[in-house]
Amino acid sequence: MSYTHSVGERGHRRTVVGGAAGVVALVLLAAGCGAIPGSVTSVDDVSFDQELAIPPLAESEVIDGVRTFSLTAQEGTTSFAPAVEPGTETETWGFDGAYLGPTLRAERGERVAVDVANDLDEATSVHWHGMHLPPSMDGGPHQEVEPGGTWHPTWEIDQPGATLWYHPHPHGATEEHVYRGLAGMFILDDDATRAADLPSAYGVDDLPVIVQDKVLDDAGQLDLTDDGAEPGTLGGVVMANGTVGAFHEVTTERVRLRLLNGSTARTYTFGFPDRSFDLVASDGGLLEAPLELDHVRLAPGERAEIVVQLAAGETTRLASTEADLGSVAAPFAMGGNDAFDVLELRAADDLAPSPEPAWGPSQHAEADALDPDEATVTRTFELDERRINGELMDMSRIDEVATVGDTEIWEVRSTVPMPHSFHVHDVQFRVLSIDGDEPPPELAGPKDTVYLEPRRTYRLLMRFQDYTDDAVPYMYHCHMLRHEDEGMMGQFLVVEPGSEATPGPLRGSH
Ligand SMILES: [Cu+2]
Repeated sequence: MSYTHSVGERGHRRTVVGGAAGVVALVLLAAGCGAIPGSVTSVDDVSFDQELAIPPLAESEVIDGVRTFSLTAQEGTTSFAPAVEPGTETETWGFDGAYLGPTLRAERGERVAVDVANDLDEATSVHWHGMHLPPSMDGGPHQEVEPGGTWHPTWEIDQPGATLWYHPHPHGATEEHVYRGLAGMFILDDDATRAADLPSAYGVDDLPVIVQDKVLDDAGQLDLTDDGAEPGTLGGVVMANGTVGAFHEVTTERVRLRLLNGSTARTYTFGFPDRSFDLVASDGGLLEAPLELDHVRLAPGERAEIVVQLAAGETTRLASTEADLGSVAAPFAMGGNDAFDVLELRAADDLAPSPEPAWGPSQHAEADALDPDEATVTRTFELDERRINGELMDMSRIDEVATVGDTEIWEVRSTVPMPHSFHVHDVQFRVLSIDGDEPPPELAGPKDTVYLEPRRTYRLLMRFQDYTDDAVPYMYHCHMLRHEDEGMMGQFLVVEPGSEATPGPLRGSH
């Protein structure tokens, strides 16, 4: 069997380039597109002969009942061959390693702590994306860690089992820090996910798949030039867990892929050329039941757990096909025409049996349920090019104040024909409707980030269950990280009833 080429397998338009020369060609293409800066009409085609890297499970120690992890942000070098000549080392950043970070894993009801250290030359932070936790533990721009500094957040895991992730969130520099490689998964387990009939052997049939795209310059170094492209840098080098042209040897009838769009700008439409799959979980945990799909769209920051079935001896590839970005002005300039393979799955000649995906309700289901009839507050958020409700991010300004215990509806709308996504810290929300219609079933599960098709109104239902603080805000923002860095973010407090906190200048400082 040959894995040297995948060009034209499914009739997708591809730019056939490979190796460093191809990277150069794409960079030139990206730089030379005149009216449409940053246009990338396809991504590099590579052979799929690199074994998929599996981020190690982070070690932890239970100290006085607290499961304690440690993470150190550091510099290193990484080989992205075959996107570069073998032997070329790319300067990257990672947690406890050169690129990305270990997978943290904890159980609902556990108390966790993370000893974060910053060995970089500049301040960074570690945000626990999707986590329900106090705002002072959230790792946003108010909890930056200075070079040589440490930070020790601790909180109780109190939410459904889910595929969350962690990444830096320093003010104005999030795009660069994530792009250089600072990101990792944080898997939560609970009674429902533990008892579920789902592939669950980490790294065997339960795979973290962090998908990212990069531009590598002619020296093989990460290029993050701001050439004015929207929604940010789209790279011609696509990687899974830092592996370009990755394959995984499948030994079971089904595999579970925990897909994370860890890109800074690119929206993917994941699927397989020759089969459907079951979507089993969205950002914040399990759906009500498996949902058979051909494709799932993921904007930066979104996750999807999917289960795919293989027959003995066969090979298929997780691919991203032309992403439906909604009514954006120039989809081709925003990656909407790009189609490429991401991960090859090679099934062994003998496969161990896997059950059909199924699960029962969580013992927490009733307490976790959100009821739109309980919503007492509606807020509206209008996004234009970089502003939310006409404002750019100001760390000393509180934009919204929510009262603990309240269920709220946030009506979010992008008013411009460019891609945005919307992420809310602290909560998992439900998409109630899009322009008044029921959302598609893949958006029916718990979400913390949602792609905003232009000029459509997304009604999001959420509840601020606990963790009040009059001085330390949570964030809401576009998760296209250049947009976020350029100010597309706001701050909200969750306060006790009767608190005197109001929108406006932030009192106190942290
Ligand atoms: Cu945006």
